[in-house]
Amino acid sequence: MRMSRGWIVVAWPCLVACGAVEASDDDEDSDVEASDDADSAGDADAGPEVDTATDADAGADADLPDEAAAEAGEDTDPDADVAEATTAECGNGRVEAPDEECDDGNAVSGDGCEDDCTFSCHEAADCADDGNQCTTEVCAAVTGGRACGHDFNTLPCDDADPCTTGDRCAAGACAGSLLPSWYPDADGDRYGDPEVSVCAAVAPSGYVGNALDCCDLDNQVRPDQTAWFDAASATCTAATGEAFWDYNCSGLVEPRDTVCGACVSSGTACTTAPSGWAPAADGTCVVECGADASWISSCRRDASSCLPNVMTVRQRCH
Ligand SMILES: [Ca+2]
Ligand SMILES: [Ca+2]
Ligand SMILES: [Ca+2]
Ligand SMILES: [Ca+2]
Repeated sequence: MRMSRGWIVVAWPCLVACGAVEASDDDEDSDVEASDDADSAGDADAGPEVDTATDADAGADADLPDEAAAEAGEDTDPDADVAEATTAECGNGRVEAPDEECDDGNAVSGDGCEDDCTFSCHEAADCADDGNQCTTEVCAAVTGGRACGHDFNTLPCDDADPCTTGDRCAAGACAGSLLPSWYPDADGDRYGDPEVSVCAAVAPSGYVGNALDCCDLDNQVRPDQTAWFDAASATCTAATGEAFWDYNCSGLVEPRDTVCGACVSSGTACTTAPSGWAPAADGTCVVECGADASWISSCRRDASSCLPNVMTVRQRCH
């Protein structure tokens, strides 16, 4: 259409203005020219061609406004398209750029696509710290958008336990290797005080690796003690506040001698069976630790009976 329109613009001035000029400027030749024009006009081919061309042009001209309008209409259409784009509907499940980064078809936020059709996050810095040193915040691609996540990491950490070392994150938790515990050995008997402990890779000076001393104030009081004692410890005190006799840390006060002594007469024989504590009036013969009591060490026969030889012995314990 642009080609025909250009041709028309040239043709109209020629048909009208050129004829008028020739008629007015040259009177003598006007007939000839008129006849020429008439001839030309009389030319069945030329006339209709001109008219046809003119009609066609006129038609084309008539069409011009329509085309212009159509073109204008075409120009209007893109505007209409833009108008459609700017009225994107968030929540319809279709991502309508440029106004929407995403559209997951719901009005739920935090699931990767917010209720305003923007990503729930764009970078890790957008994600709130969950307070766990063993997770790393990430902004990751998810179905329908991008959402914050907390990925487990394997970074060094602090489990707040002074008795662990080499703390490191695993599966979202911080854990370290347990350091050995050490116990003070104040009395130097190689057994430590369970009431006090420290943790360290290597034993501090004066500390041992066991907690078996039941009294760290007396080196005679220790688990491997086999000796018996006729006096309570001068420095240790039992939990009950009583005298301390448990020299072997067994948890019990064990008297060394618990046997009742006796003398047995048989015919003319007088036998010691066995040596032991002389029974008390009530028949008992267990003596308290550190107490002195009669001890039948042997028996003798006099004229009519079998009699004990008695000595005073102090009960020993541990
Ligand atoms: Ca959503
Ligand atoms: Ca000790
Ligand atoms: Ca001790
Ligand atoms: Ca004991």
